[in-house]
Amino acid sequence: MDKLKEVIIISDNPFLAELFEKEVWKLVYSSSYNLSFRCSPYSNTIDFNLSKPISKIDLKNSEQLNTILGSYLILSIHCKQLFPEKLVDTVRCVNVHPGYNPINRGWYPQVFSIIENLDIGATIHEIDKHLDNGKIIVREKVQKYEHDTSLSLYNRVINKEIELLKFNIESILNNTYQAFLPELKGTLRLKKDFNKLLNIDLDEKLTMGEAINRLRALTHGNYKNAFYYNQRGDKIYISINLNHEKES
Ligand code: 0FX
Repeated sequence: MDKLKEVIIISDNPFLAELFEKEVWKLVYSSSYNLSFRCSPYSNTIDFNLSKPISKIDLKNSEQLNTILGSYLILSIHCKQLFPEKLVDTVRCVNVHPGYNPINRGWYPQVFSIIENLDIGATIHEIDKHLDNGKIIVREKVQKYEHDTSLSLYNRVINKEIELLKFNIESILNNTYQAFLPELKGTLRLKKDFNKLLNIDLDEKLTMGEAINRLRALTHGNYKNAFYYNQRGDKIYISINLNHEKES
């Protein structure tokens, strides 16, 4: 009997890891593969409700890295660690990114897409040594509306990620896709770029439209994102509530 091919999912997003197992992996003729899950050292393994236990892996630790160098495929589903060159040069590594590459590379793409009025979508791509930069396997845009907040747009993007995974999982496993290089270098946003947006300068001059967009982009469920300080020095968090009524 042929040896099972090792497929490793590395994820720091319990919701997506679970959706992958429940909705995507069930479509695969899985008896050829041994599927296992890893998360980063700072994730909490008990947050992952999977059929098998998940273990932690520190990709900066060479002993731990060696344990996965013989795998057949590594799929990053929102893994927050950078993949080291040794890993991407040895194993085929594929990333599921909540942005449309190369327009929305990096962190929290929907936030920047709202503020800068950029297209947005989801991308599955091969991983190279740069962040969200490798050859694109498949990508698709999603609709963005004037009444979206970060959360509503994010939900549309992650639904698209799962849809793309469902349609492409066989070709990803069989390595039968035609990947292509991104047309441009694009813009890479980091967590620190997001953090810079949070402290609202009450004296900044913006149009109302720009101010609403900034607040929509920083409104994501219960997250305490945008804030300012009042005259007493208290920190005041702000989010925005939009109710969309269709023109009848
Ligand atoms: O897992 P993920 O959805 O994605 C992030 C990056 O955006 C992505 O480019 C990277 N490949 C992946 C490994 O990590 O991130 P999250 O679950 O931490 O956050 C989801 C959304 O929640 C984010 O897009 C914006 C929002 N959020 C998150 C935090 C932590 C906030 O609005 N405020 C926050 O403080």
